Amino acid sequence: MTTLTTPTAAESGGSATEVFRQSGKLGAGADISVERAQALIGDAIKAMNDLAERHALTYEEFNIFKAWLIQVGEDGEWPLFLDVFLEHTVEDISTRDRQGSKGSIEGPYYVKNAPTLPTPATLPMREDEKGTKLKFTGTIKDVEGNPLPEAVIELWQADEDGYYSQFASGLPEWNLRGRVPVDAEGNFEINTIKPAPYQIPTDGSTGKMIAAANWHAWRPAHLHIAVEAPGHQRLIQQLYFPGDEHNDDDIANAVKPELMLDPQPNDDGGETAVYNYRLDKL
Ligand code: MBD
Ligand code: FE
Repeated sequence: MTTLTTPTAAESGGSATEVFRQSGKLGAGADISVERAQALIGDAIKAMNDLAERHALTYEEFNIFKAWLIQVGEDGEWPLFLDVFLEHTVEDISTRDRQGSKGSIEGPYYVKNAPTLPTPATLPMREDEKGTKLKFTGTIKDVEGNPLPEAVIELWQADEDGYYSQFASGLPEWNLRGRVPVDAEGNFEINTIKPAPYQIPTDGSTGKMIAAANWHAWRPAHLHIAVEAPGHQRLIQQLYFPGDEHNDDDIANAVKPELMLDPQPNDDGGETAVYNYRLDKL
């Protein structure tokens, strides 16, 4: 039997900060105009002061807030915090004009350079990987219905215990992560296991804030997907499973009705779920 230590917040949050630094998302020339900076910074500071006024913020609360902000950085949890509480709005804004498949937030646990596996693919997993077997299939087309044979679909997910490889100790490096080029008709088949619901680490600053408000820290079980094809917009998405008790109260607000799978029992003793993609042109 493998023994898994529970990943601490400092471990998973800290790795997420390092992964963000390595991600290339902050391109060398990334910058915003003075006008834009004034609008965003000005409104952010006004929102804070309005809140203080509205709730008659005390010095004690001001200092708790200061200490908490310091701690979020020390825990490395800014990617976790921002992806849970803000990314859903940014994602909505940035994909508003799309005709094709709905997306969702990327979250903090994507890692570049996962192994490429030919379709039909089986994601890297341990010999005794726990969980219901899941066969995930579909076709990737453009919004006019033409198959995209050069598309690649990428999947990353938590295991049956809710842990992501590279963000929890004791897991093989690329466990349950892989990139799968489609076949000549745009079809893919990916064999994996159903992920478990995910709980935000409760021992870090984000978890402590959630506990202070007496909220729960759960996200419903989900698959993370990225789909790309030359000349088309990259789709970042999550897919969910009917019946999960947190589909209606995801702490990260990232569930959409279009993102529900409908898995059916298959002959392998597992389940099959189909999702067909439409990608918008660049
Ligand atoms: C996750 O697994 C996740 O998908 C998001 C968005 C935030 C925290 C953990
Ligand atoms: Fe996730």
